[in-house]
Amino acid sequence: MLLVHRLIRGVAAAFLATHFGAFAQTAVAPAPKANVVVLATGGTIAGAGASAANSATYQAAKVPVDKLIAGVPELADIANVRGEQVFQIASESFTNEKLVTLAKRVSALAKDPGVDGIVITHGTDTLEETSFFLTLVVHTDKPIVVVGSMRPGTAMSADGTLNLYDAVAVAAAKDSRGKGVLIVMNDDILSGRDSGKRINIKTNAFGSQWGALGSIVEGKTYWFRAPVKRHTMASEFDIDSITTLPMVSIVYGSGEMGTTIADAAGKAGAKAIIHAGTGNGSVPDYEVETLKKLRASGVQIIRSARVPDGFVLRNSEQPDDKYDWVVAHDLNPQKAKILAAVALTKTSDPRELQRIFWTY
Ligand code: DAS
Repeated sequence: MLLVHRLIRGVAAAFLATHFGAFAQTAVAPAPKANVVVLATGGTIAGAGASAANSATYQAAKVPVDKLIAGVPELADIANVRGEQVFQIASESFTNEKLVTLAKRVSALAKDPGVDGIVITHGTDTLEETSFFLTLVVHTDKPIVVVGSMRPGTAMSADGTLNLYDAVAVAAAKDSRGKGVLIVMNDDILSGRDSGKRINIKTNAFGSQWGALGSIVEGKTYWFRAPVKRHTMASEFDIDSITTLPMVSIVYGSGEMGTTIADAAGKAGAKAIIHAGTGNGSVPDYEVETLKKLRASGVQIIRSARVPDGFVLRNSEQPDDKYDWVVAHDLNPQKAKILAAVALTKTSDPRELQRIFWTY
């Protein structure tokens, strides 16, 4: 019996030494770090205030990209990061021309096999327009992450450094691929399509009525939902075939809104007017006549709503079929303006425009 026991122990020891011994000798090499490019455009994340108490009074677009990256040395632990200064502006000053320039640079970098992910540091004011534009026109499944901050780096409890760290972590994560352009703010991973700035002075400023896609915590992504609208690789629009964007104007609905703004937009050459209507995209009776005339002159009329959540129903408040108008679905006026401008680079058929608003 003792002999059998010794025999079994001997065989077991030999087996363990063979397998675990081999395992111990070949330590697993760490996975290579992702190559992430940070494209800086300005904003509060590059802002500076006079004192640490200035969390809301400061100058945006002051700190250059290399200083932003140097300000978060922990980035080197999670990715190989390099920066490019594309613009240095407050984002309320973004123009269509700047949008196209930025998107072309993003597209070129996305084609580079040496680039695994792209982060865009951006002012928060129009961050939502840029992120939607990029998700419509950049053909890549590589992570593209737009990030900003609500406080300058000089302020107490500044949010920019962690937001930048989180954005690079999301851009470096393989499971961020194929989800469209993302917004990372305040530990949330948001869809670039339907997320935006909902509060104008707090660090939890960004959100979507449809919720976040996930969270980023200590450099790790946690996903809970995925986009269902077409984007990036599945988009019929491509920045490589866009050089300029047509003029689209937003007319803000209110009581006693008058018709001068819509008329002026038409005279100024707007190819589409986004009517940011009250309620479910309502239009005052006196405005209907003005918009019908503008439609007859070739201007597209797109009904959005000034109400932040919900979505505009076709043929509800207005007979859109009869007037040959389009509804913006769940897109707020500023997002509808971006989609209208992109769509008009391809078609001016209202039925096609409506399909596009249902699809993206
Ligand atoms: N003016 C704002 C902008 O650049 C500052 C900011 O919030 O980023 O969008």
